Amino acid sequence: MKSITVALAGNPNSGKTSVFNMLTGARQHVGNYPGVTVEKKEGQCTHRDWRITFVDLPGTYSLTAYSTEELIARNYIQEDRPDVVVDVVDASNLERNLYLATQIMEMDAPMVLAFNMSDLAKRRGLEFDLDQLSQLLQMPIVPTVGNKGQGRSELLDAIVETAGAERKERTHRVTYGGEIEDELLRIEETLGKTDGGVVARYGRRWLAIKLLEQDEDVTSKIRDREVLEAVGRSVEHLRDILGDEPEIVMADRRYGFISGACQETIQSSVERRHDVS
Ligand code: GDP
Ligand code: K
Ligand code: MG
Repeated sequence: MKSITVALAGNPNSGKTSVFNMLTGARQHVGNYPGVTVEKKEGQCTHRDWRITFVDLPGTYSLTAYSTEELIARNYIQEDRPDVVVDVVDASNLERNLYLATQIMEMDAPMVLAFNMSDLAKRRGLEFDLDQLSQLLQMPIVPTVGNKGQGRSELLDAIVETAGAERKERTHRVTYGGEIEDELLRIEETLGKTDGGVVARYGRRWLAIKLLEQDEDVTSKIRDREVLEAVGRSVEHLRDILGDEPEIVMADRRYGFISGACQETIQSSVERRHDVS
């Protein structure tokens, strides 16, 4: 038996608890995350020769440092390094739900997308090219109907396959445009010189992104003055040329990436009727 830990992430009401229950059945344990009263639910199952422990992360729309739930979810992914993160999305509301996915992608976590509420999406006349979406997001996508137990074994197959696969570097990711990418590189270079432990734990690019977003939690982890000064200069420079906070522009670019992916891979039967007429 090989043992792995899998975290379930997702927007509130995406059906995360239903998928968790579908995967773990009655084998659940409820506790709290250390130091806070946010509930931590764990459950187990076995699949083929794998023993899988599932951790139900708090439901969040994003992974900023602005709320306890978001901090818990992202710290768990970054610090406990689960073998796989399953992002449960509401397929009938895909564009909004993928915002969280782009942020988990940025943490370089091995991911599987549980394409939940796929029944609802179908009823609404949405059709997806899941092969192409899977290529664009570089992760397996498994349609599920959490409250009916549909897609369970396919999801478990994708999880153990992902856990067993060799890690490859991500080639598709959100790019923030020349001006921001230049500053990210600059910050990454200053990070290269110091703060060794922090860089090893969180990853250079993710740290640079969060520093440019002026994320308080990440900023507080950086002790090196030189890095913080470089970040300050970059933020000011970007404010000047973009006319807005880098954080806002970066969120826009993530939505741009998602919107592009959705345009290429979603068709509604309503639209198609227009196309032929
Ligand atoms: P959570 O907030 O993400 O944990 O979502 P829940 O698991 O509590 O589900 C929210 C609601 O959606 C509940 O009423 C579920 O029964 C329902 N639900 C969950 N998964 C599906 C699904 O795949 N299809 C449909 N139609 N409803 C679902
Ligand atoms: K709920
Ligand atoms: Mg829930």
